[in-house]
Amino acid sequence: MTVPSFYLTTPIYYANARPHIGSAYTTIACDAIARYKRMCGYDVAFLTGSDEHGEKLRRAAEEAGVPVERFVAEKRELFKELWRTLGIGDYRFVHTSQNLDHVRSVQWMIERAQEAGYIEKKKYEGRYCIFDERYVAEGTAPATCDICGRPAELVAEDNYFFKLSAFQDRLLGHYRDHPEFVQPGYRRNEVRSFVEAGLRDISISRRRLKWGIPWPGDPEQVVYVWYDALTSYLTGIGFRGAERSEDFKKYWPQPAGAASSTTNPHAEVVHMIGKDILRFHAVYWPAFLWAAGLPLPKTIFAHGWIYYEQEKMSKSKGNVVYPEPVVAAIDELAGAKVGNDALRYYLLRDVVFGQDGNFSRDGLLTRYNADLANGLGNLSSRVLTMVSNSRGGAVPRPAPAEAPRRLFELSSKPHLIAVRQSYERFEFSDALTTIWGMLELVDKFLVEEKPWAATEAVGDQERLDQVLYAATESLRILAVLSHPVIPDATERIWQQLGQEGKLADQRIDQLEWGGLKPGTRVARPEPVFPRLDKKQAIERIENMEEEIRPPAPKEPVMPSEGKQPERAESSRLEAGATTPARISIDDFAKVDLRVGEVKTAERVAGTDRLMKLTVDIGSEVRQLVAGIAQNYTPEQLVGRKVVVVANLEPRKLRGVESNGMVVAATRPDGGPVLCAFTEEVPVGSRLK
Ligand code: ME8
Repeated sequence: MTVPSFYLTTPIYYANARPHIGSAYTTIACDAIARYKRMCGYDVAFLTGSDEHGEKLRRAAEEAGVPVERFVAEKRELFKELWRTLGIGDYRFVHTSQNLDHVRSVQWMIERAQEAGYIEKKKYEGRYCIFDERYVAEGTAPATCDICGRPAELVAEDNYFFKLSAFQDRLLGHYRDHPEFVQPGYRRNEVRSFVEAGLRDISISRRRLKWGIPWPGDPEQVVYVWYDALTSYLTGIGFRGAERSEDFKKYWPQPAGAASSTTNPHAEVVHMIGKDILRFHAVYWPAFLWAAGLPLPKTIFAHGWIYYEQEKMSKSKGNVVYPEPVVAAIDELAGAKVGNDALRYYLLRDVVFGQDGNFSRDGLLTRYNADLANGLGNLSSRVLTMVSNSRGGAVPRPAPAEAPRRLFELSSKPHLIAVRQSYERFEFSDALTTIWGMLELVDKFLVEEKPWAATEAVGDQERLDQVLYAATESLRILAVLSHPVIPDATERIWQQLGQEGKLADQRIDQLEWGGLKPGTRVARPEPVFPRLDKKQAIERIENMEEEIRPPAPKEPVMPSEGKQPERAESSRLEAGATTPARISIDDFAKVDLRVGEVKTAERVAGTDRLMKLTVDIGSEVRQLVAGIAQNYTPEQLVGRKVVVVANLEPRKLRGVESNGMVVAATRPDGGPVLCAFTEEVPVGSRLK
């Protein structure tokens, strides 16, 4: 019997910056799905990767003063490192630059589409958004990108065009006949309306750009970055154009008539993406595949957007959340590896998958304490303690009777089916709500049965056997069901339950009441999820966030002020980078540098680095925030003369407004040294 295959992809992420909670969200969700599918007996290929071509990346590398090849290779490693931190299991990684296999895939796709008459060369005159790597349709919003709102650049060049319009009817027919193709349903409606409004042919090459895949037979042009990126879904499982690996034949549906011993007629392919890139996946990608004569994936699933404290995360606002400090701080305070489970559980439980959601440290810690520490962790230690204390650590053999039957009914078929159905539909929040509902029933059952009050009487002891068996078996079932979402802790519960092998190898689809063998020896319980002090944990996360924020840039300015993470991060890569370009005296005159005197100084709560200052700059007293708290005490600062950039745009750091910037030099270790005067100088004097 052939094992059914399941191929799941995340988007391949732009290798232009450190990955944040948004990239982590898609990858975590996919990891949970991959684990679930493996537990259902599927042969799963799980692909993630990095998107490394395009003008946006080339410019980012240039700004960082690093060769683009090195720039993307370094970013690529940051993604892999994060996947290690998040315990992302058994995945394949595809990268698009410096990858000859991928060049072959992309060029083959282009050549097939050309042969089939779907590509023509013509003049393109219009606007291009380098941020979203897309041509902006005239007429909609002439000078700005209708996705990101940024100004689009005017380009005029001979380009290769893809006849997207030729696929309009076929796309609409596909959405109609295959409702599973775009999910959730409300996203399908959006896509359908977009296609119904009419499709324009799209330019799929760029002239003169070097950082991309050369157009086959026309070295003056490179392939449009989205054509390149989407094709990585094929490269990632061994597609090489004409030459195809057995893996490709197994995981991708094959054209009718393609005979191979490994061809799997039921190959199921799911592309998981954020809603921002739905159009590329649900409109362009099927057309590119059809043009090359290849079958389509089964489903494009677009999930929603994660906001931070109800705000859109953006590098310019400085409110981008990174997963590493969250995981590290929780691990540290709990003294156990639980941060990863905490983050995964919180994101998949609190956010209804498909819809937009919110990330807050407070919400995360509330969930952790309520559902993981007081919920699953507490149940697990209660049950194992009772088995250890009352039955010497051996799971009792229950006589058939009423007590476990009640629990059996509660934690059996309908619940198990409901959980599996939710996972099948990627409704993680529903799956977890059902599982935690079962957990509450077990808690309630124990409260009602009061096994701790059992006497030595034979009847009581028999009943105790039944209750302990039922509770331990329920714990086993809960561990299996929640494993795809919280893999680390459930694996520990599995070991504590004295079960053989790895929990990951269990079949969730064959899970039934009664699988726990009487006589199994359980371990003495160790806390799975130690309770955390919420305030302390939030502070620790914030401190660690400060630590991973990139160190001081080379310019003589304060490390944290006015620096957006992306800029600061770039400068970290700039080891030995070039000095900034020369500017005219007029440029310099635009900077309003003034002598100020520090009136008050206090640390910003919850951070190691930030100091809030009020500074008299002659014309007024300003509030500033400076990243100097590790090097100066408030006492050293008050009364001191400093140099202030007085005409910087105000911005908030940790919610505290900073209206200007204090100037400092940066020592080799990254520490700041405040600029000072050796002679008397009046407050408010201008520097020039
Ligand atoms: O678009 N909330 O790469 P990208 C939820 N290279 N998900 C988020 C998110 C947020 N705040 N921010 C990012 C690209 N994501 C292309 C893809 S695929 C052939 C090429 C997730 O680095 C979400 O999955 O901008 C989104 O689609 C993806 O990151 C975009 O990643």
